[in-house]
Amino acid sequence: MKFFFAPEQLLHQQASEFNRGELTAPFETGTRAEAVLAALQAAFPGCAGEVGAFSLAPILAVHDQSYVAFLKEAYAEWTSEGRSGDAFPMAWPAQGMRAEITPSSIVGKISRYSFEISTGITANSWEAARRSAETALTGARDIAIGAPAAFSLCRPPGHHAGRGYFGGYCYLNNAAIAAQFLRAEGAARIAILDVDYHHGNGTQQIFFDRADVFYISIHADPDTDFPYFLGYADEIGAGAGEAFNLNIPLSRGATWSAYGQALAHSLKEIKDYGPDALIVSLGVDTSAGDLLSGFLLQREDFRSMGAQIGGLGTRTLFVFEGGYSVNDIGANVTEVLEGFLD
Ligand code: SP5
Ligand code: ZN
Repeated sequence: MKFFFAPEQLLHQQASEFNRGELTAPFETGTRAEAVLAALQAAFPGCAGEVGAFSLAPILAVHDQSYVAFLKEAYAEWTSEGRSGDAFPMAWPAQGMRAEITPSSIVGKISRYSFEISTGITANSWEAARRSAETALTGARDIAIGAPAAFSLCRPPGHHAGRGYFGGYCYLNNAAIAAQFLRAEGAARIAILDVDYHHGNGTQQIFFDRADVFYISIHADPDTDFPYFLGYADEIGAGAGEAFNLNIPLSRGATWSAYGQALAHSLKEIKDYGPDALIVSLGVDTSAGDLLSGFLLQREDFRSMGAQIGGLGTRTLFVFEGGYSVNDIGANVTEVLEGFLD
């Protein structure tokens, strides 16, 4: 199995993050990607692949044109309005306010195109996010031309990014962009299995009314965890997409006994759906000891996770999402991939 990584993804680096009422060091760092890269280089020598260049078309097949234009220009507008440091949102339209308006002020605009307070825009966020999407696309292309599996070491992550908004450390929805690309390359049905600790609100939004991409997520109950306002079990899809969205929220403190059952159920649903390709939004922030999260998966559970997914026998693209304990994430990703390949 090849793995793909573009070094330009390291260029994005926030100075700080607002979390729990305080400014802290950011959790989502380039050292995360470097840790996973080092582990993959050791475990899969000679399997590194180059990330290609793509036009914006596969990104614009998922994201609004106005949002992509905003992302490209946001930091330049921030500085041209006399600001320095990282650009952050300020205010969101609550009930009864004018959600359809896009203010011309950069602060208004950055708020309009975001959903939460911890994620900002730096001088290089666009470049890093675009290369992250291209990392996913390169893996998808590898699958499309016949590889049974690939791993895209994407960073910044993607699953919280919606059609027209960023947040949750995500700017472009890498898994969704890869899924749409595979559809365009001829796959009739795609399943996206999201095993990140957090619900992938962006991926759900993008495919909610579609039957050709089945989104399945196992995550912390949004009643207690980010992103709070999406990811409940009664969100099953709409219109043609009804029954093609499956949320399995688990309580904080979940161990493999609950998680493995949820995964087995998810995989049975995917098997019945019969996808031409599977995309795994692989967050390893489900690990016991993760800095942000509250599940208790152990090292060997990640191998079981990979083995169960491999049992499907479907061609599979793994796309990296969250995972914040830099000392564990390389080993946990490696376990998933080794379990998958066994
Ligand atoms: C891709 C991804 O995993 N994004 C996660 C975004 C989570 N952002 C806010 C999380 C707030 C958690 N606060 C708990 C702090 C624990 N010390
Ligand atoms: Zn996460």
